[in-house]
Amino acid sequence: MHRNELVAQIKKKKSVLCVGLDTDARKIPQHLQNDPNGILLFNKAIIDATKDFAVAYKINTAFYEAMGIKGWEIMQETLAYIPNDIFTIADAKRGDIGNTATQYAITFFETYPYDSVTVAPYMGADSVQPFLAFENKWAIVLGLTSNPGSQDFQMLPLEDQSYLYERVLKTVSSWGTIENTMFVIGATRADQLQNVRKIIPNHFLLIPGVGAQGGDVATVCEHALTEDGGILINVSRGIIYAGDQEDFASKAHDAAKMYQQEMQPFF
Ligand code: NUP
Repeated sequence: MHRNELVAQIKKKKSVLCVGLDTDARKIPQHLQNDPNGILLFNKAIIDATKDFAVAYKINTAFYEAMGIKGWEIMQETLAYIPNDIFTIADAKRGDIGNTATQYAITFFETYPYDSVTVAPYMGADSVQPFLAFENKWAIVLGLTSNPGSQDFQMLPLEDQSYLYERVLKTVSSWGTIENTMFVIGATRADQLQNVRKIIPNHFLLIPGVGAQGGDVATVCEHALTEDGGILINVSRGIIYAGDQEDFASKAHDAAKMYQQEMQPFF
């Protein structure tokens, strides 16, 4: 998807909501656990219930890979069900030597036609650049993640007193453009968001960590929103498991609407 199409969706819906389809077979409502197509039916119902508020869907591949071949099929059918004008993210956190990275890019841009894939930058330029060689496809590179372990390496001070994650933002942003590179910044690291915007004022940020991990929509919007929107705020468990009964889809609808309403005043 071209950047302009994503920005148009954001402006039309007055939303930067990304719904995370982290579907766990043991967490879906009981009546669907007894159905062999339960996970796909669950995902389709969530998409139908949230698509008026969502500008992106993020499929965390771990939840599907864990099921083996069946999981990959469910993932493919889920991806195909997402409306074409909504941005799609394979949250797969890939990265490897160049020729292998190219295979990962083919997997998530062609075999499974996602708009974007999350990429770990630890192996450097030749591991990220293959993801930047596909027109209208995006690498979403881990910057400052939402988990406690982000302290271990990402917040290490370098010789010039900047943090390692800041160097990652500076360096990786020079490999691509604002039309093919985004960065993951955790909502739980809102204290760093203004700083992030000083380094990369115009890049899109994927911001997970709202809801179950404790991050807050208003704080994130205040510090990171740009003229173009410029952020995608992901909520997974806070939407897809808002209800655990037969009315789970209407509960997900209400949760997605609530998040969109928190975003609306910033437009
Ligand atoms: O820094 C990150 N934090 C994070 O939670 C980078 C991510 N990709 N994620 C993912 O976002 C995580 O793997 C999960 O798919 C989603 C957050 O889910 P939830 O806390 O909203 O349920």
